[in-house]
Amino acid sequence: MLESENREKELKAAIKTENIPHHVAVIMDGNGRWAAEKGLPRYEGHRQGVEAVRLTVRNSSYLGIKVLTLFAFSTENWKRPVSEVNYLMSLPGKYLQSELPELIRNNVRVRLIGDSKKLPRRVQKAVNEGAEATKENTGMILNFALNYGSRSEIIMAVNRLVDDVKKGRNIGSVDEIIFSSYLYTADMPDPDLLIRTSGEKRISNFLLWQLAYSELWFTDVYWPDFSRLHLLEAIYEYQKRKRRYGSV
Ligand code: V0D
Repeated sequence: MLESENREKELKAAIKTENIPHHVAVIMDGNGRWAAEKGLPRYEGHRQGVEAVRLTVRNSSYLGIKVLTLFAFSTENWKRPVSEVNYLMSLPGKYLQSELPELIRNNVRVRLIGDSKKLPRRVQKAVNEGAEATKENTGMILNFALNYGSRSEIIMAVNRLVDDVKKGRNIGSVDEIIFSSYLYTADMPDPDLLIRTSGEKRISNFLLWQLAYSELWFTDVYWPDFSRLHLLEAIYEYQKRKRRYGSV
């Protein structure tokens, strides 16, 4: 038996089903490096990255994670070569085309966080259709962060709040609960666990407000190689840390 298969069995036995993180957020990093190491073009890394998304969505929903938030495209990613941006923009439509039946079967609800107005119209249309087709689903919420940046989210929230105050809708003082309700993640719990692949140990303008109390888990594995084994490792580590805090 492979060592990794053995480890997977160990992890499955060790993980407590009653303490699965409710909300897992993922910075899916390392597609380009994965491709470069194999002498392949970058888009091959992204294509393989979509396969890892498919698996991670399936595994997360199966494990009982309630909210999965995937950082698919940051506001900084527009600086990449036009050909790469164009390829990336073809992925939401392709993904939804092939995965929507399974998402519906698994009761998954697709949502978008980020400034979608600046995405190409066909991408907006594809994602809105995916959200619409799954809006009555009551299982896992699958958030795709597209054209997302956390500081700009916070500024958007402030501006919407100011607007409401001007219109006389919010006259009392603002607290954390009220402020959160202006963010993209308004009706969702904060992430319990952040996973970042590919060795970088930064937050990179992702969910700055929402990650205030989250456990952070980093792996050197490139996103295209991220599998059930790594998801289980992250959850196992999360539960170990929670138990330690609980015992003091
Ligand atoms: C490439 C690794 C799924 C990160 C994962 C537009 C970079 C694969 C989606 C997707 C991307 C987005 C919205 C949606 C359905 C699927 C996706 C982008 C990049 C950027 F509703 N994978 N994926 N979107 N990559």
